Amino acid sequence: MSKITTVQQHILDEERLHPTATGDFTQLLTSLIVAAKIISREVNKAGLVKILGETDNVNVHGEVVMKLDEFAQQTIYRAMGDCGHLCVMASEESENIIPIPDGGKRGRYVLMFDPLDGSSNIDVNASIGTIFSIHRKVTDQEDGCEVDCLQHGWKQLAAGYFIYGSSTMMVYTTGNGVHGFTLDPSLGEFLLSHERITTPPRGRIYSINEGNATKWDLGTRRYIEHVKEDRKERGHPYSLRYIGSLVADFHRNLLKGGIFLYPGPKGKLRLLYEANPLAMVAEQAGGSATTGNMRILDVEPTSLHQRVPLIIGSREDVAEYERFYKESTGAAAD
Ligand code: P6P
Repeated sequence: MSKITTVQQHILDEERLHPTATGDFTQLLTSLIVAAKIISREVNKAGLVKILGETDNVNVHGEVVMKLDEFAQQTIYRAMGDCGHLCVMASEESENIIPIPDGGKRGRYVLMFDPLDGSSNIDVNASIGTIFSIHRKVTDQEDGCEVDCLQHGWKQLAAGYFIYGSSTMMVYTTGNGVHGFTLDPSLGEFLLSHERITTPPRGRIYSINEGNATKWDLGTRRYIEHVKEDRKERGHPYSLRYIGSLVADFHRNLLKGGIFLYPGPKGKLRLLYEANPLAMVAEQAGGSATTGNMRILDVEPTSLHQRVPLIIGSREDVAEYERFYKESTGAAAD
């Protein structure tokens, strides 16, 4: 019978690995977990309280904002704004940085988040998620600024996501492996269910929106043709699994092995709120994440809503994609 470990206990155990830790980071994560429990409760009853349906609001990307998006955004803001450990926040749903409320205690950390990724799936009851990324403040003044948000992904202190599906899970890393916790609604506790997650070096699943095939670059086209071939050394072709909810597609591939692709040229997914946090999780689980040209965590952030191509998952699959991409890009450039 495995031991029962709550996420709070796990975070405290992680804190003990850092002798200089003050407990601030632990309290920050604890506040975020409270927000996720509240969001989970609303997501799980969304179909019942008519919270569904589109608002007349549109976010910075021209996408219709579902009411649960707003609820998730506000819940995180209310839970985190007064936690006393942040100097600034930034959200996929907010055009500019989110200052800490006037009079609130400022801290040393930066929180960036996608409050409810995959929200277009809310109405059809597919899994959706909250993605988070935590950096340390790098500027001198008490109030954080955009510079504190525009840091390379390799500098993240912690990253992870909450997935609201058949059960609600939290998956996170502080740089010491990836750990998964499943919410027991009767207790209101996240219990350790997936200790030290490692993703298989190669999978049999590829996740891509085939509807965009005519827009793919040559390397992506060649790679997708390759994984569909019935190659003797590999056995039967890969299977296509695509939910259209990044957290759900990423989480399945993390556990089972596989590759998720949202290729360029510009890409759709955001560097700060989606690519960087999931790339940290992927690498900590033994996987990898690339734009095709370079490691996601090395991409230079230049704006809050910068988009990047994202190819992420099992390291051998991602490496194989990079070979196809670079060969074809080289060929195309000749
Ligand atoms: P497409 C959801 O809107 C999202 O941001 C991600 O969760 C998902 O992976 C992607 O967009 C799906 O995009 O263009 O395939 O519908």
